[in-house]
Amino acid sequence: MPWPRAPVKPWPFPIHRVLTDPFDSPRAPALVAATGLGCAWLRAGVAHRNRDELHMIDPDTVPRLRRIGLSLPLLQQLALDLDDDAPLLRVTEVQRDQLHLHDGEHEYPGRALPALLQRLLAEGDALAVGDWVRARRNVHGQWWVHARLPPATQLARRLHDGRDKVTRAVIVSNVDTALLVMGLDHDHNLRRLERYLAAVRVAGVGAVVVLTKADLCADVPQRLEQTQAVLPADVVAVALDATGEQPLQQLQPWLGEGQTLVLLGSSGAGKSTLTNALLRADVQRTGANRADDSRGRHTTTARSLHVTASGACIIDTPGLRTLRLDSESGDVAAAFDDIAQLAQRCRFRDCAHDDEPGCAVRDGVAPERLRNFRKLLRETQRDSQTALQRKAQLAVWKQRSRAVRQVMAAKRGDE
Ligand SMILES: Nc1nc2c(ncn2[C@@H]2O[C@H](COP(=O)(O)OP(=O)(O)O)[C@@H](O)[C@H]2O)c(=O)[nH]1
Ligand SMILES: [Mg+2]
Ligand SMILES: [Zn+2]
Repeated sequence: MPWPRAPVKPWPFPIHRVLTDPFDSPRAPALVAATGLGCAWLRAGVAHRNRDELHMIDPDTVPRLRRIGLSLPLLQQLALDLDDDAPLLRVTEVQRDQLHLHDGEHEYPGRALPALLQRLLAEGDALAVGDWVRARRNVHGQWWVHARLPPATQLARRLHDGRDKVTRAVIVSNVDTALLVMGLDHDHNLRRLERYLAAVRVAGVGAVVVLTKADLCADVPQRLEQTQAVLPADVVAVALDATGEQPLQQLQPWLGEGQTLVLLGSSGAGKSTLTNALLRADVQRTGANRADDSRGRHTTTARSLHVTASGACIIDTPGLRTLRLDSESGDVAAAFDDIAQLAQRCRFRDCAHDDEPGCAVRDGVAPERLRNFRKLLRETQRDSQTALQRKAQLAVWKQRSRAVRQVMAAKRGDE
C-alpha cells in the first residue's frame, strides 16, 4: 500500500496528547489525534511529521488493518517508521519457514528473508504469529518479509537443551489478553495456573482465566472460588461450557474490535473448542477425549490467528508441555503481588519467608503458593545465569564438598 506524501507544512502548534481515538472517528474531517512523539492522525489517515515533512497513510489502510488487530501503539510506531513504504501485513501462522500473511482482506503464503531471520536469531528473537511485518512481492508473486515492527508485547519461554544451553522461544506477539484455559476435569492445577499467570503478566499482557468443562463438574462455584483465591485482584476467572454459546457471552468484554487474544493451556483443555465457539465456526480441529484420562490428543499443531465477527483476533496454540518463564526474578515477584505486599510487613527487609521470625508472608499465604513462588524464582535465577556462571558455581560446590569430605576425614582421623 503506498503512503502518499503530503507537501511540507509547518505544524501550527506543538501536539502532546491524543485528542480523539482515530478508531472511533476514522473519517473525521480534521485533525483527530496527536501524540507527544510528533505523530498525528489526520483525516482518517495517519500523518507524521519527520524533519518538517508530513507523511500520510492512505485513509483505507487504517480500517483495513484494524480488522486484523491494528492497535493504537502500533499506529504510533507506524508513524515513526516511514522510510519503508512496503505493505504492512500480519503474521497469522508460522510453519517452520513458511508464513501466512494477512493484509486485512486476504491471506497469502510468504517467507522471510534470511537476513531478517538471522538478525532476529542473534537477539534471541524470532518471527511469531501476531507479528506485524513489511513484505514485498517478487516478480513471481511470492511475498518476502524484510522487516518486522518491534512487537508491543511478546510472550516467550525458555527452552533447555538439558545441558548448558538456554534458548528463548517466542510464542506470540502483539497480544492484548491471554486466555489461560484449564479444564474443570483432571486438568485443574492451580500451580500451573500461577506459572502461566506469571509468564503473561511479566510480558505486560492481560490475563483472563477460563475454566472449561463446567458442564462436567459438580462443584463449579467452589472451584471458581479456589481459583480466584490465587489470582491478583484485577484478574477475572470464568467457568463455562466451551462447546456452547457461553464463551461468546462471558468473554464479550475482551472481544472488542482490534483486540488480540491468545489461548494458552495444556493439551485437551479446550482451547480449540473455545476458538471455534468464539468464531462460531469449525475452524480448528478438536480432539476427542481418550476415555481413560480425558486428556486431548495433540490435534492443534501450529499457532494460528483468526478474526471473530466482533473484530477480535484469536490465536489458538497447541498445548505447551513446559512453560519456563522468560523473565528475571524481579518480574516473578511482581507477578505475585500479594506476596510482595505482605513482604513489606516482614520484620527483616531481606526476609526469605522461610523460618525468619516476624514473617508476614508465611502467615498470610498458602504454603503451596509460597512454595511455587520460590520455585519459579529459583528457576528464573538459574536460567539467567550464563553457562560460565553455572560452571563457576559448580566449581564452588565441588570445592565445598571436597572441603567437607576433608573435614569429615580429619574428624574420623582424630577419633
Ligand atoms: N463437555 C465439554 N467438553 C469439552 C469442553 N471443552 C472442550 N471439550 C472437549 O475436550 C476435548 C479437547 O478439546 P480441544 O478443544 O481439542 O482441546 P485443546 O487441546 O486445548 O485444543 C474435545 O473432545 C472437546 O470436545 C467443555 O467445556 N465441555
Ligand atoms: Mg487444540
Ligand atoms: Zn517474610
